[in-house]
Amino acid sequence: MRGRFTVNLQVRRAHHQLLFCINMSDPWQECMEFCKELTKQAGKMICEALQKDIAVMQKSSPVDLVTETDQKVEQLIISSIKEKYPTHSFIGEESVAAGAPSVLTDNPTWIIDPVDGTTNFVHRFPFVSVSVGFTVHKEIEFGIVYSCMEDKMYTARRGKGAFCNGVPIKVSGLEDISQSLVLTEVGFKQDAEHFTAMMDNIRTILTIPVHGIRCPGSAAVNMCLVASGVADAYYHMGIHCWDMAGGAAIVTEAGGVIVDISGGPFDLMSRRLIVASSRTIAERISKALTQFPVGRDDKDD
Ligand code: LIP
Repeated sequence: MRGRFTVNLQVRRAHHQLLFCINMSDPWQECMEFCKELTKQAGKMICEALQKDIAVMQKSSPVDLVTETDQKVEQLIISSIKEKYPTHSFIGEESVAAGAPSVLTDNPTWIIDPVDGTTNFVHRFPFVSVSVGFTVHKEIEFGIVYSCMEDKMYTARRGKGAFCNGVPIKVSGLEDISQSLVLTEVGFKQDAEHFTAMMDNIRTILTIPVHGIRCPGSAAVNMCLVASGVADAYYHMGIHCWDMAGGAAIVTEAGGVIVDISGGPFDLMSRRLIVASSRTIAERISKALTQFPVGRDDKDD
């Protein structure tokens, strides 16, 4: 009996030492595991809310929607993380809408979109996700996108690959844009200047030509669709850091290319994004697009 107790104790000590070693070599892995649980819980909340009446409110324009679920899910995520990691920082879509600052610092920072694809959620259109990206020294360490109506959990830890429900995913690797399926989003700006530029860009891409253009309605899911190889590119002017922080890790770890609309380095706070299956396609799209001003997430315009 005493012998068995000693063995159990040794096994438990060895297990603790192993966890300690993992945490020492990768201090953010524990945060990622915590985040997976939390996004799953948040996704459950969203799916339950879909079974009830949804009260819709407006934000910046009549087509920029928000619901009580967006706010409740963000509260759940932020309060749970605060309790476990009290020194960490946050940028959350709904907190920023309520006046919180949107500035990326060197501190470990959780960038959260509680319901990415709110319009889809309101219409029960099946691409609705919880998106969380985690940065340290402004570098993305991991990303989680949980497409809850599809029950697909996309995950990526820097340097360790990208996964959907635990199965590795890869971009298509396509180089020939004429064979590509391209994703974009039309956004919420309804003024004539933005509208014309956005429509002109869609026409320009279609006439390259490409196989087609799609607007699925959740930026984070779009990035995961490119990461999974079922779409070959995604561009978006006017996207926010909370829409792209989780997906950026996933697309990069799946072997994708992620750049600014100009073709230059990706900047999380720039509100401009191209992701693609190859550099050739990213550059081709960048050259084709007419840029229009969208401001930055870390500056008031
Ligand atoms: C939305 C995106 C959508 C895009 C909108 C908006 P929200 O996020 O996911 O693809 O068209 O501009 O950014 O507001 O539903 O979290």
